[in-house]
Amino acid sequence: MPMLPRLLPVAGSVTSSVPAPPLVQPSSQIFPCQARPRTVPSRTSPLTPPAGKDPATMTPTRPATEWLADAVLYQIYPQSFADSNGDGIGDLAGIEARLDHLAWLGVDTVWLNPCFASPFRDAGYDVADYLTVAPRYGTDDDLARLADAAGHRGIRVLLDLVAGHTSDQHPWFTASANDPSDDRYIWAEPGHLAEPAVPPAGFVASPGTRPGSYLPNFFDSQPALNFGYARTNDAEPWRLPVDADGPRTNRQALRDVMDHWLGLGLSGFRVDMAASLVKDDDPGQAQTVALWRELRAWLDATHPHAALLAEWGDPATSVPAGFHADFLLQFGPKDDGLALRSLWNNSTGTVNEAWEPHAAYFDADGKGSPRTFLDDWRAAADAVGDAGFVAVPSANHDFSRLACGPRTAEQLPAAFVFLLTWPTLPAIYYGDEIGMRYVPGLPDHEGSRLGPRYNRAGSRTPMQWDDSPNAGFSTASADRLYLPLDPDPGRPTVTAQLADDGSLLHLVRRLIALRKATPELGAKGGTEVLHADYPLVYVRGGRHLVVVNPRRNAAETGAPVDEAVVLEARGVTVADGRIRAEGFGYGVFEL
Ligand SMILES: [Ca+2]
Repeated sequence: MPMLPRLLPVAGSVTSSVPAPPLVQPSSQIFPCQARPRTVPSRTSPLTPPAGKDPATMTPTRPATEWLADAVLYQIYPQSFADSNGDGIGDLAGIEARLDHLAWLGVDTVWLNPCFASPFRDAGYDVADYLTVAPRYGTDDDLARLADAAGHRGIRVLLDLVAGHTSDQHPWFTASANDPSDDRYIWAEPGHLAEPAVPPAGFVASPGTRPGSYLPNFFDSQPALNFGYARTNDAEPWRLPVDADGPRTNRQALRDVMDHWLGLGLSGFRVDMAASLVKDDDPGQAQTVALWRELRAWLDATHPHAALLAEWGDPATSVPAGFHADFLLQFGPKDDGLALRSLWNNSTGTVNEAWEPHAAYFDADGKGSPRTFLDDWRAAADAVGDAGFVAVPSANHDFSRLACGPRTAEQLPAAFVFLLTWPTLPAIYYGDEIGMRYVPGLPDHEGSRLGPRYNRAGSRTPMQWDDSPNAGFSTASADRLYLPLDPDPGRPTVTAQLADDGSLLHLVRRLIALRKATPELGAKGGTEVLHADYPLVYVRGGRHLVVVNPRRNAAETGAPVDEAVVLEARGVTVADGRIRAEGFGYGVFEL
């Protein structure tokens, strides 16, 4: 997905204190609808809002789907996780063969980046057919089988819904580029323009028989689906209202796509660029919000257990719009995603030239602060309330991994202790559980390079399973791999870390298990921050004390108790009313 969505307005945020929400009990291991009918779903799904109500103006009244409260997310980049047939590209059967790793780790919700038919100009975020798995990943049956096999291990599978644009190879676009009456995309006709030969800014010349130009969302090969404009303008006749035929058809298409895959046993969607659909929306994004509320009303009526996660970066807007959760991102309406970047981003790996240099809290030099994150999270959590969740990722396919640049393996445990004990939904990017490194210096691949220092390929390299050829990712020759492996001979692997109880992998597994067994440590437990510096100290649910010291130097502060029971710790002690943390130390204690 593109990192700099066009036409993204700025939304406000709210600040106030956070009340301790009620505790929730862990959900059952195996979820409902385990036995999934393998019937062919309807291509035309009903929109069934309650009688007399306009779904576009309804506030979602259902609480967030219950299972999500306890979820630990795991993002899989399908081309890089496991290659089952030796062609050098990961695939669905490869993921299925590795489900036991995920089950052992304890993650319960897997999000797959797009796995649909595509020319891969943007690594699959340029969909040519939403209802067909790309042959390089397998078949539609492989995807249904993966969902079944995952479900038997208590793991849900979410797909990626690229809602805002298609590939220029999608038949919808081909039809639109050859039919002047088709408004499923945004077309400026020559007759619209004072200078017919000059397309409006940002528009791209038509590749078809239709004269004029179309609006792309990001790369030129990604024409924006037409969900209408919040404001029309006689001087710009391509600004159709949101209830024009094209926008209505596209909204129905989103329901059809979701209905198709949910009917095959998938559990929900992460929605790409969810904020970008209605163009020139107001600062509160009222029309985009209305679109998603309509979709959520349909989802609640037809697939009430499904989850809808946003790539929006603004939970205060996206959750009231109907999403069950939203990710904090490396971009967004508030300070260009500074809340997430202030934790992890150390100005190596993927670097956006527009980002002001900012010391990350999890940097060894100890020049950062957790306050930016804490303030923004608090505002988001207040705005979201019980309606949904804020998700915090360890990394993602568009952003540097945790292990990036000067950040060493010994710094990673404290980051995971924070990630897995904070009251947000944790999202582990594949391979981060073993500390896979962002690999610098790779060539551009499938649109990975977005700027002079912004190459996403470094976060997309093959999963490192063992010390066999290609790290167990693939039996292909090394030159046929989707991307090169991390060339470091000391690169971490799953097998090596499995054999070492002191490894990051085992720590992550223990932390997930602790979170699952301890509702107070989850997304709904109360949180009291006692020290927002080095170390960061907080109490979850009045019962668990967490300490992380991400800097190289030791740090010390007062403790709320004279002593506490160690549940998981390295280099942190609680004694005599003091918390003493060695460099990179961490601790989870029971009070
Ligand atoms: Ca393959």
